[in-house]
Amino acid sequence: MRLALMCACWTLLLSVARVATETGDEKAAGEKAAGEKAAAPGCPIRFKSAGQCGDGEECPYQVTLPPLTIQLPKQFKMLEKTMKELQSLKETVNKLKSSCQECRKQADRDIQQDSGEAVPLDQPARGDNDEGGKPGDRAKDQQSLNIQEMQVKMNRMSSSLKNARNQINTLQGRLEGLNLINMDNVNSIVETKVANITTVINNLNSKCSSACPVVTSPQFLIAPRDCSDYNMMVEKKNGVYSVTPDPRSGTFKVYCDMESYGGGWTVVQRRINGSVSFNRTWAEYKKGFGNLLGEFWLGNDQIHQLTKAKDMVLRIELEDFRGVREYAKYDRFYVSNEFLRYRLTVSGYSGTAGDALHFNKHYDHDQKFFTTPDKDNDMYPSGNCGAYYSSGWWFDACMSANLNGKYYKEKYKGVRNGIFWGTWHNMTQEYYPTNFRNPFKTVKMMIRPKNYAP
Ligand SMILES: *[C@@H]1O[C@H](CO)[C@@H](O)[C@H](O)[C@H]1NC(C)=O
Ligand SMILES: *[C@@H]1O[C@H](CO)[C@@H](O)[C@H](O)[C@H]1NC(C)=O
Ligand SMILES: *[C@@H]1O[C@H](CO)[C@@H](O)[C@H](O)[C@H]1NC(C)=O
Ligand SMILES: *[C@@H]1O[C@H](CO)[C@@H](O)[C@H](O)[C@H]1NC(C)=O
Ligand SMILES: [Ca+2]
Repeated sequence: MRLALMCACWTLLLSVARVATETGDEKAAGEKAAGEKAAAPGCPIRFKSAGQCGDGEECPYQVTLPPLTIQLPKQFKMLEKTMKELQSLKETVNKLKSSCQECRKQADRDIQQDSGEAVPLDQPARGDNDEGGKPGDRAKDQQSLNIQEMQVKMNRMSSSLKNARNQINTLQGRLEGLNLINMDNVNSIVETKVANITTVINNLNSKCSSACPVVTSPQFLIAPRDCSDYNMMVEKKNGVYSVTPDPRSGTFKVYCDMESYGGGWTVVQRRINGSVSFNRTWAEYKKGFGNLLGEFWLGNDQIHQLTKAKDMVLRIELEDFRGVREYAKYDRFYVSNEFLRYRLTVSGYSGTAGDALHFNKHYDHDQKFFTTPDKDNDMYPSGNCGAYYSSGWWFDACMSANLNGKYYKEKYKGVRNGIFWGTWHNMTQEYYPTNFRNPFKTVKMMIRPKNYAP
C-alpha cells in the first residue's frame, strides 16, 4: 500500500471538495508499503492509495480532494471546524506514513529474501538498506504488530474522513444556496416562494373548509374563478360577470366571451373604436381602465391573479380595415405580480396571424417586464419605449408587437405608435419609413384555462 499525502495548506482560501472515501476490506489495511510523492504546486490535498503492497491485495483508500476555491462566507466557523478535523487527519496520516515506511522496508527485504524478484518499477527508489538487519521471526512479529496498529489507525481515519465529508457536503449545499442568490435568480426564487406560500394557503383553505364549515361560506367555495367556471352555471351569453381567482384578493368584474371558440374566455383587453386612450400610467395599467362593454385593459393585477390561479392559454384576435381577420394562440400565458414588474411568460404559438411576440432573437416579448410611459422596465437603454410608443406593454427594445398602441382609423406615417402586429400581411411593405402604416380595426386578447373542455 502506498499512501501519498501531498500537501495541506490552510489559508483564507481553503481548497475543499467532496471527499470520496472508500472503506475497503480491513485486511487490505495490513498491506505493506508506504511511499511519498513530491508535493504538487498549489497545495491541493490528495490522499491516495495506489498500487499493491506486495501480496496482491487492493489498498482500501482512494481519497481525492480536488481544489475548489471558495470565498469564506459567514459559515467560517464551520470551515474552521472542518479545517481542524482535516488537520488532525493530516497528523494521523503522517503517523501512519512513518509506520508504513518501516513496514515498507520490511516488505522490501522480504521480497528480496523470499523470491528474489525485482522490485516493481513504480516503487520509489530505495536507499534504505543501510539498516542491514537480517529478516527473522522478530522482524515478522514486528511487522504484524505494525499491521495491526495500522489497521486501527485506518479505521479511525475512515470514520474521521466520513465526518469531514459530511461537513463538507453540508457546507457545499449552503454555498450552492448562496451562489443561487448571487446568480441573478432572485426573481424566480421569490416567485417560487410566492407560489409555494400560495399553495400552502390554498391547502389550509381547503383543510379549513372541511374542518370548520362555519368559516367558509358555500358561496366562497363555488365562487367562479374566471369565465370558464360560468360555462356550466349560466346560459352561454357574452357579458360582464364577477370572478374571484384568488379569494384573498377579492372579486372583480370581467367581460366574458361565452360564444367564440367554445366560450369560457375571460377578455383581458379589447380595442374596437378608439374611444379609450391606452396612453396611461403604471397605476392605471395596474388597476385597469376603460369600459368592459367597450374598450378596456382589465388590469395587470387582475391578469396576474387570473393567470396565477390556473394555467391559461391566450388567444389574440386581430382584424384590419381591409377586413382581414387572423388569430394567434399561445398555450402558456402568465403575468407575474407587480413586485416582479408584471413580467410576461408566453409560449406555444399556433394560429394564422404569426408569432409576433417572438419575432426573432432581437424582438422577443417573452419574459419582458411591463413598461408604461412613466415607468421604464424595457430593454432599451437610452429611452422609454412606453413613452415613445405612448402605451403600456411588455416592451423589449422595443417591440415587434404592441396591441396597446394608439388607435388609428386610417393609415398613418411617422412613429409606428399604432396598434401593431409585426407578422401581419404585407408588413414588409411598411418598413420604408416613407410608406403608410396600416392600422387595425379590432383587437381582442382573451384567456381560458389550458385544461378547459367546452
Ligand atoms: C414549499 O415549502 C415546503 C415547506 O417549506 C416544502 O416542503 C416544499 O417542498 C415547498 N414546495 C415547493 C414547490 O417549493
Ligand atoms: C401620452 O401622454 C403623455 C402624457 O400625458 C403626453 O405628453 C403625450 O403627448 C401622449 N401621447 C400621445 C400620442 O397621445
Ligand atoms: C365605442 O364603442 C363603445 C361600445 O360599443 C360605445 O359605447 C362608444 O360610444 C363608441 N365610441 C366611439 C367614439 O365610437
Ligand atoms: C397585400 O398587398 C397587396 C398589394 O398591395 C394586396 O393586393 C393584397 O390584398 C394585400 N394582402 C392582404 C392580406 O392584405
Ligand atoms: Ca429603457
